[in-house]
Amino acid sequence: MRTDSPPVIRLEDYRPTDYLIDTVDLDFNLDPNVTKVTALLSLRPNPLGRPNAPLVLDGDELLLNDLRLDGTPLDANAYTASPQGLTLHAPPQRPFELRIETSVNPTANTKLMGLFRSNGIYCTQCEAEGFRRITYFLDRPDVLSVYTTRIEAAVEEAPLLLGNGNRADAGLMPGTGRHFVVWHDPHPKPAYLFAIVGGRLDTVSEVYTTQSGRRVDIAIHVEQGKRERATYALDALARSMRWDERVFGREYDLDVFNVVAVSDFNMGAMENKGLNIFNDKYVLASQDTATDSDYANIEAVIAHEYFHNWTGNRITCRDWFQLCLKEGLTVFRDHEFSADERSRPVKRIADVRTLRAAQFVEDAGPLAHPVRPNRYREINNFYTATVYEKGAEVVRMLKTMLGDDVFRKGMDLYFERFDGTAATIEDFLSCFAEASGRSLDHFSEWYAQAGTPILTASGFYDEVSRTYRLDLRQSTPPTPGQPEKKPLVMPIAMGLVGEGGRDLPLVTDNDVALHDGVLIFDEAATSVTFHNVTEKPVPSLLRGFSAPVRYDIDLSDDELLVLFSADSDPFNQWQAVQTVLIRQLIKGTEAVKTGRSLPPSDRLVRALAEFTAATAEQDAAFAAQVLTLPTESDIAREIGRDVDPDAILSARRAMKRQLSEALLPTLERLHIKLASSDAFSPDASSAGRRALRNAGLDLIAAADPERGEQLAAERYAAADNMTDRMAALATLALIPGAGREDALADFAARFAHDPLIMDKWLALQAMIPEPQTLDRVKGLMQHPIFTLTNPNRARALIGSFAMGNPTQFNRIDGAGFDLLADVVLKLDPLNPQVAARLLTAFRTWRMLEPGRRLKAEAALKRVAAAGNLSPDVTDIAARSLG
Ligand code: 0A1
Ligand code: ZN
Repeated sequence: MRTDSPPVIRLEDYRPTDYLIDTVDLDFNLDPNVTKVTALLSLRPNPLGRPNAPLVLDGDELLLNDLRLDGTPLDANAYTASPQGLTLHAPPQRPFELRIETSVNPTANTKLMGLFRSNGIYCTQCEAEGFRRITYFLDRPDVLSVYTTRIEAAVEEAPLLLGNGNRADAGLMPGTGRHFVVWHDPHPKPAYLFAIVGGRLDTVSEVYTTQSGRRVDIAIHVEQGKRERATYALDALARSMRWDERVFGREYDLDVFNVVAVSDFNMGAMENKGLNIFNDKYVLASQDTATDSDYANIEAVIAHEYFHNWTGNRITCRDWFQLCLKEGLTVFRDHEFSADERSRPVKRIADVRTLRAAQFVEDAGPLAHPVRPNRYREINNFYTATVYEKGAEVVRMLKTMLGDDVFRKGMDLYFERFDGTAATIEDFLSCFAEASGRSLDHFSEWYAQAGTPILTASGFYDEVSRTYRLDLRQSTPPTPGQPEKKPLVMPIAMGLVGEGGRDLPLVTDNDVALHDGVLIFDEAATSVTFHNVTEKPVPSLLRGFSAPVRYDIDLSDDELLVLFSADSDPFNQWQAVQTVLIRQLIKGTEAVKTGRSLPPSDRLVRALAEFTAATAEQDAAFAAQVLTLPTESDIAREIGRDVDPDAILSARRAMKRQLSEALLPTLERLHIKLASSDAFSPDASSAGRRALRNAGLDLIAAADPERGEQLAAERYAAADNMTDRMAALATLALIPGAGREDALADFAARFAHDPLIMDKWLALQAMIPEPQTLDRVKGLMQHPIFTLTNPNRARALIGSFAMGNPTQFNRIDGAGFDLLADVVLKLDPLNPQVAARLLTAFRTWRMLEPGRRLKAEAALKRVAAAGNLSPDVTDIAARSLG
């Protein structure tokens, strides 16, 4: 560990390696404490590299046992070895073979990078720089090699041995109690996609036949006793494979596809070639254990990792600056998959909620960075909402601008031209420029410029000339290291909405870039005049959220409510009512500060009541979104400065109560109508009905806590699925008293045996917005189920408190900040990646009012000043304070 800042790596310093590694033959002798790894590397000088350069291999906490060049042990002065690297001072300038034997201790590996054990299962995690914790290597994504892996282990301990590619050989080793399996992966790949697994696992599997008729054994392996909870993931996998064939023409390319779920994992999942390894949170599901959003997440993550096979594995990244090349594109693909499998508008609303909650906040704070960063100190800290979610939005804009057919042509070209290579964003964009015949130079700024642009619009109707003029402006606030911003290319999908929701024809002058209702806005300001506009329209801009921007549209609440009730674009219907709610919540927050309370406007109440009575049932999932108020964090983000979380909470509570009171009779009716007697199904439409009924329950409890408590207790006791059980518990959790404590105790008794389910219980309690929560969280840290070393436990309790409880994390006495700082310092030596991730909860500290701001700064400074910090935590602390 280092205390000083790790060195800065810069995009402009990229150069190819001096050597290439064509094949890698690995031999693992699995043992809990001393696993021997023998690597046979065939190397040669890279024609693009420097001649006679030393060979510098990366290492991380390695122990070198033996080293040979072309079969002969190397002279001690021919090389230098340390746990952190191996250098050959004068390697041969012809092809040669290096045989390296190292030892690693998988049981002691609490960082969960490289080879580690999770509940006794051996597994690996190599992205981004974990392979160097297994053997010395050119551990960077532009070194592509063909891997053959032999794994040997005790049969008793690890009857199942998995590797990348196809199974090539297997056998028993008589008299030793050990066996081996050999895996061969014919597709050249970077080291970060390497994986092995060994253990006792339960399996569900089936044969998948690809569109060209090839048979693939697809399988999900889970901890023993959890087989029934793996069938949904298997089905999601088969659906993902079919979808990628149908929508992108991409077929799978090995004889087997294995997914392994483990319970200790730093991230969601990992796309290792032919052997995806998952956090079991994104695999295990059953009616009794998983909520509808768990099901949706499992489907999305299974799809995401599978889609990486083409976008990430067949075509990988030249360097880690290009991370969004695989991640943004693959998130876009998994969003599209879920939209096709479920409701497109509801999926879009959910994705935009996430984008705003995670990415807009990141982009507005000290950790802001471009979708393609151009420098980093610790790459693990760049698996961010910006790279993933904003990266996906940039791909979506490309599709919106170019149209479906040209977009597909560009993708086809990309797969054809760059298959088998390590590519860049420039390579990717060049395919769309070629397919469309358009320059994407200006568009490419989206990858380079950080910050969320603000789009401002105002409109003027002239009755006499029947014209409508739309004035547009854009600007982007400065971000760290980027004081000046340029205008970006924004595709604005739009309509002019007339009486009854009718879309008026869009007639513009010839020089206006408007096709299929998409206006391309690429200057700081412009005016567009629409002709033959026969009535005063309400503009509906950014339909489907066609660009990842904040926008401020000069419309009255009444005009917005017209869009809410009549826009042909469901996303903008939802957006319109959210905008009205946010406006009133911001005013309400101001009022609270002066001891007043502002009721929701009559028109808003009326519009919501009409919607709920007339249409809610027809599209329950959509209605649930409409009836879910902006969160406290949504309101804080819109306020943007001098935030007082307590005032926001009071204003939101008051608004929720007043709205619910007005809607109560309708909500009660809906509640009865939506009661389901059908057998449980996790499908989108059943989930939508549950979502609406539970949103209704939440509102009823806001209007009438006694009645809410009674209904929630009944729902909790009668629940035949985890969605209803958790929703009822969440409603109860907001009502202090014995009812909630009894329900929480009941939940703990029911599910004590299953930590993954207990995470829901930890998270829910960590998010209770009341001052006692701090002590509750401290108490839960002592609960037998809690351990800081399991990332899911740490995120459920500490992450939920810091990121999901604005009033208590941001307590005025600073005790919330102190708790997080203490946890981060304690976790850092064990698992720096997760510690650094938790520390990012401070990213909003500068938006707070001055008292809280000072406390947050002091806690951050205490972390930054601590000795022996990991590069991960050092980097986040320094940038957060910078
Ligand atoms: N490529 C994975 C994300 C991932 C990144 C780093 C990891 O190391 C702990 C693990 C997973 C994805 O996008 O799903
Ligand atoms: Zn990914």
